[in-house]
Amino acid sequence: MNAVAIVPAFNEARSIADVVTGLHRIVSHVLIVDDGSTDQTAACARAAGAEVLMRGTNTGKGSAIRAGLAHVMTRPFTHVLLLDGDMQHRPREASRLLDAAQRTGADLVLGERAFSREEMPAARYHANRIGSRVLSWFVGAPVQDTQCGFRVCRLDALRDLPLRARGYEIETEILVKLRRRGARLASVPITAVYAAERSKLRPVRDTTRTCFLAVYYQFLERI
Ligand SMILES: Nc1nc2c(ncn2[C@@H]2O[C@H](COP(=O)(O)OP(=O)(O)O)[C@@H](O)[C@H]2O)c(=O)[nH]1
Ligand SMILES: [Mg+2]
Repeated sequence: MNAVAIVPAFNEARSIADVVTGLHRIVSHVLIVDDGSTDQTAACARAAGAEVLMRGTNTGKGSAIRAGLAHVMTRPFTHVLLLDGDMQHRPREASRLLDAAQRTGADLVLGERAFSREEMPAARYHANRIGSRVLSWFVGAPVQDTQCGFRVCRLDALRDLPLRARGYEIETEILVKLRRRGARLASVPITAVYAAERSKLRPVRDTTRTCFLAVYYQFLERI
């Protein structure tokens, strides 16, 4: 197993070095995808030892992840680890996901947050619960947390998969399309930290968008 970590990061200078340092204890290569941050994200990531893929204009989390995937696809990695750059995911928990990928041979290992009404902002809580129920039905597998950005995927499973998401719908797109190709799933509990959240996600707008796109990815798009 040879995993590369890909982290989309937009103005995450405060946290990116901790993410990179934490990941280097677990994987040998970390790729940060920065598309137009106006802070020191790229410099901090490089100083911490990451490779940084810079893109001129800001086009969203999905575009950044797709660019990162294209960038590593020809290298000899077997798995890609995806996580956020704002320390909402704990880098040390990446080993749980990688262990599960190795143990189960799954194509996609999903991080699963414990949805707790106390710890998660209300809009987030409901959007995640409803979204996960509907998507589980779509993909024909009981997935508790379909939106979590902390995951491990077999690189071969992504190789010819056409992805087009620009924003936060990328998690849904990967799940739906991999399942359409018969991917085997596994899941692992992870911690999601919501302290001092500065999310760029707009709950109503982005969740509605993701729902419509899920229908498109599942039923309308030819893949
Ligand atoms: N490169 C890049 N990363 C992004 C963009 N939007 C969000 N991200 C990153 O994606 C991760 C999750 O974003 P965040 O706004 O915290 O979403 P949330 O935690 O799901 O509410 C963070 O590492 C962000 O920096 C973007 O437009 N470009
Ligand atoms: Mg966040």
